[in-house]
Formats: sequence, structure tokens, C-alpha cells
Amino acid sequence: MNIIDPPLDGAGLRVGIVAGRFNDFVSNNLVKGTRARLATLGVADDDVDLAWVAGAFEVSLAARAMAESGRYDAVVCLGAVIRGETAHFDYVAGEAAAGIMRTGHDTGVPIVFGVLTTDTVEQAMERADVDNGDKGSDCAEAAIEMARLLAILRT
Ligand code: INI
Repeated sequence: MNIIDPPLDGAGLRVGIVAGRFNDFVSNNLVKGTRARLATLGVADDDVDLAWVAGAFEVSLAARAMAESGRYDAVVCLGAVIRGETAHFDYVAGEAAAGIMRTGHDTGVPIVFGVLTTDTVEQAMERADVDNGDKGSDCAEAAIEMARLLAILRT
């Protein structure tokens, strides 16, 4: 059996980040964690572009524009949808997830899902804690892994 094991090496890769401004006290941490991990994986800061949008609902459309531009090897989608704060949690969270998944499938560009969906602010802050295995860091790794894996699978 051949195991396809892409290197977790971000050197030369270009990464787009889209972040929802809603609950930006969480999103800011997610951006910080993503950037920090991308840097340790070798992605140059100049090769990272960040676009803010109003909220999680808008993230996938901006991610699609980034993906369709052909300028990015992967796009990281960040945001925080917190159940306690909205009656339409399920719509915002569900559509954000569906739109992000669809964007990856339709464009062929790896799109990483870093929109937190939690019951409470505390849970969101915990999962965005930059010093404690945060979701932004996980997303940076997933983005680089997927970019490298797809490059191998497509040769
Ligand atoms: N957007 C979020 O990113 N998180 C939320 O928790 C949230 N709540 O609570 O409603 C939220 N709503 C805004 C939504 O994403 C859109 O920006 C808005 O509906 C305009 O289209």
C-alpha cells in the first residue's frame, strides 16, 4: 500500500483568510492563531491576505471570490456563531457550513472550515484560545495539508 503523506510545508503557498466581524472578540483570536501557525509552517506573511466580512453568513461568498481569483492555494474561513445570542443560530451556522463546503467543491480550491458554532461565549473563547490548541491553528494546518495533498493527487 502506498500512503500519500503530504509535507506540512507552507513555503511558497498563498493563503487567503476570510473572517466574520460578528463576535470579533472571538474572530480576532482565530485570525491570530491562523497567522501564527501559517508562519511556523513556512508561509510568508506577504503571501497571506485577510478579508473581513460582516458575519459568518457572508464568509463563503468572499471565500469563493478568493478561490476563483486563482491567487490562493487555500482559503481559511473563520467566524463565530454563538447560539445564546441568536434565534437564527441554526440558519446562520448551517448556511455558513454548507456554503463553505460548496465553495471548496465547486472551485477545487481547499477551503477550510474555522467557523466556531457554540452554545456559549465561554465555549467560543476556549476554542479560540491562541495558547491552547486553538481552532485557527488547526485550520492553518488543514489548509497547508490540503493544498499539498491536492497538488500531489492532481499530478
Ligand atoms: N453572524 C455571526 O458570525 N455569528 C453570529 O453569532 C451571528 N448571530 O448571532 O446572528 C451572526 N449573524 C450575522 C450574519 O452572519 C450576517 O452577517 C447577517 O445576517 C447579514 O447577512
